[in-house]
Amino acid sequence: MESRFLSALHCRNSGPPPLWLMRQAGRYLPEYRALRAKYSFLDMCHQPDLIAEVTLMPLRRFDIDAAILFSDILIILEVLGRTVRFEDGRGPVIDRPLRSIQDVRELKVGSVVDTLSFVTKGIRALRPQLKVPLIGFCGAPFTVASYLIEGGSSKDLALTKQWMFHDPKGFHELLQLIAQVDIDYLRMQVAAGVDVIQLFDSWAHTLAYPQFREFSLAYLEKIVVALADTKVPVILFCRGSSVFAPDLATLAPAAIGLDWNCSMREMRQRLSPHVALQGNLDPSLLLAPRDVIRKEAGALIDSMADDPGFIFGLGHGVLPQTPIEAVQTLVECVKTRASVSV
Ligand code: 1CP
Repeated sequence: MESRFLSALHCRNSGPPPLWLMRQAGRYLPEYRALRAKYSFLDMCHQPDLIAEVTLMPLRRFDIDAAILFSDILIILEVLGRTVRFEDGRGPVIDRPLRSIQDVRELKVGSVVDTLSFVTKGIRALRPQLKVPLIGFCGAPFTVASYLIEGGSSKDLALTKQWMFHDPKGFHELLQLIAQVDIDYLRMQVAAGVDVIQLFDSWAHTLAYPQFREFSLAYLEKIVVALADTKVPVILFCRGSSVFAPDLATLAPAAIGLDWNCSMREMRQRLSPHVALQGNLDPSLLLAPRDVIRKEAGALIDSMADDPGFIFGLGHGVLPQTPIEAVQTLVECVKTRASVSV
């Protein structure tokens, strides 16, 4: 597949930067909301034809360079025998959260391939319909553990960190278990046909630096190492990557997804030219007037002009209240501004 996105992941893109957005298939799209009026979020994640349909929605509207599989990082909890509900206004709710190492040892861990066969079917349904690479993903062990322990979203991860400090050995046991399920899950996605993998450690920014190395980075490394033989490019994304990027780069991933607290240009000067950099606009920029969006996006493109390993994107997901026109403006800006400089 001729692809700008894959070229940039290998740090050899000579044209305009490729572009895709986290949560590009989400609630800001009216066609997504229309489908959601008929099906629950979980139903949509479980039905292969709906996985394919929602994944394709943003590609029909915008000239973007990658698709990301429609699913969620918490779907994997089904392999651990836990169910998750998504409640409007409250986010995910996990039944019987884990409160001790005893709870971890009592988990009935199932087969990834059998439990999540609907994901394989969704990927297979998508493949023939795609003209751009497909990104598969999973949640990194620390982030998935935090949901299992908190029972849902939490601002401070107090229960998670309490456990981490009181019983680090048990906490490592839980992280190791999730890492193994992640590895099985990602290998299954690769076998089904995804072209690229992104790991989401969305809560890594809550960790102090030594804790990040011990409880997040060490497990990202296990996953990167376990996928090496597949040759599929791996993107490491975490909130906090402005601080953690040099450590993430030591794992030699194909790319690092940067949040918006750093200068992309400066990060490029600090990191190996063999690691692609993805990001890093503030997602709330898409709530700004058009001229502000153009100005900021243009400044980012110019600052990374001619970088063979730059992937244009946001530092986190598209916000649900984002106007469609703002995304359109952003995509046009990347395509037209970049083509002027070629
Ligand atoms: O319709 C709805 O109400 C559901 C909204 C929604 C959507 C569209 C959720 C619930 N998840 C998703 C899709 C999703 N989630 C994708 C699909 C592909 C795409 O990006 O278009 C991906 C990659 C995710 C990953 C995900 N889920 C993350 C990691 C990325 C991030 O945003 O940091 C996390 C933390 C989740 C958990 C999650 N899923 C949904 C919610 C409301 C949450 C909670 C977020 C929180 O705790 O604040």
